[in-house]
Amino acid sequence: MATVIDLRSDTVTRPSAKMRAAMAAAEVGDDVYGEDPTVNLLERRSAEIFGREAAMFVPSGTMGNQIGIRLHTQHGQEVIADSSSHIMDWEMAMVAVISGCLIRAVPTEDGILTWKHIEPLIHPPGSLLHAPTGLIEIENTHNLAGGRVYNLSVLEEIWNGAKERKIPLHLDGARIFNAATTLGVDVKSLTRGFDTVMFCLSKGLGAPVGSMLLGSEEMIGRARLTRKGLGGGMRQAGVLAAAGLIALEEGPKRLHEDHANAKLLAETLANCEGVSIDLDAVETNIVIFRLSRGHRAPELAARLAARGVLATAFTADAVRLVTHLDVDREACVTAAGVLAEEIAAMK
Ligand code: TLP
Repeated sequence: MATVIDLRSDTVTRPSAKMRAAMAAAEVGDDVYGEDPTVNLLERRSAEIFGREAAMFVPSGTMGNQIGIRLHTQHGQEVIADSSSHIMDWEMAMVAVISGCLIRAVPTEDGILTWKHIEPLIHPPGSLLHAPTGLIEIENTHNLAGGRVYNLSVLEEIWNGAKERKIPLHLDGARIFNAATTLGVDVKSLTRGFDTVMFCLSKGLGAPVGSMLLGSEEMIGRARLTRKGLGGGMRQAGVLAAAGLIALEEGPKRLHEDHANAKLLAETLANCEGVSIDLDAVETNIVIFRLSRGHRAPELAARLAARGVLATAFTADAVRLVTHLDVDREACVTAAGVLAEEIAAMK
């Protein structure tokens, strides 16, 4: 059978030979006692890269976000977030379950929340009519908006405004290295105004498992208790952290290739009849396009799968493609050809 070109997500990458060798050789200990040297190294290195006091290894981005949200909030508060954010649509309503908060979901055109959206929605503490705002959450890059990137100026306005209003900020930076690559800035400056930052090792960076939560010593100290309570104490997790360390050091260097491949796919799609796509919106490794001839995204995904190209039918009429280190330029050229043929055949 021909090789499958899997564009469903950048979560599908398999560990490289170098990662597997590092995993096999990893020094380990019981991380619940803080005794796993490889986990400790990954945490120190992550904190250093982001210029933070502390970092904590978590099994998933979802757990990292949920612990971050729990740290800042009290039951009965609101969390301001974009209406198509990952914490809203893909985290199983855990903001309500774990933190007892309501997401004040803000509709935006392109996934990018600005201070202008946020400020009028803030409920100060002590209001007798409204749940107080406990947290503002930002997602960069924004997944459902097609990997959109927040500019530094938009972020700075949010950082300054939130500081003035004394509202904490959490970043879902699952793909923050992709954003930094597009903007040509380092992740430290792109995240400095957030109280906590979550980023994923297991997306574009290529680790098989794991994400990091970053913050002050005090916050990460509390976060360790919540992680344990949620069942996220991982014991000899150094075998995973060893792959994470390679992802962290080497993964960011090649993300520009994924972005160029996403552009290639998007440009092919822009020339297909019956496809609606905003080329300027393809800023990183995610391509979302719509089929203008009816609700046929699942049909297209099935046609593509039959030809060895895997895509996600995100909604009835929208398809998502994500480029990553297991699909090279050649694979993307092949996928683009298959996409063009199958879309044409659906007339
Ligand atoms: N995103 C997955 C799916 O859950 C949609 C994907 O294939 O893109 N924040 C963002 C912005 C994410 O895109 C994801 C995963 C997460 C958090 C959660 O990470 P995991 O899957 O490690 O829990």
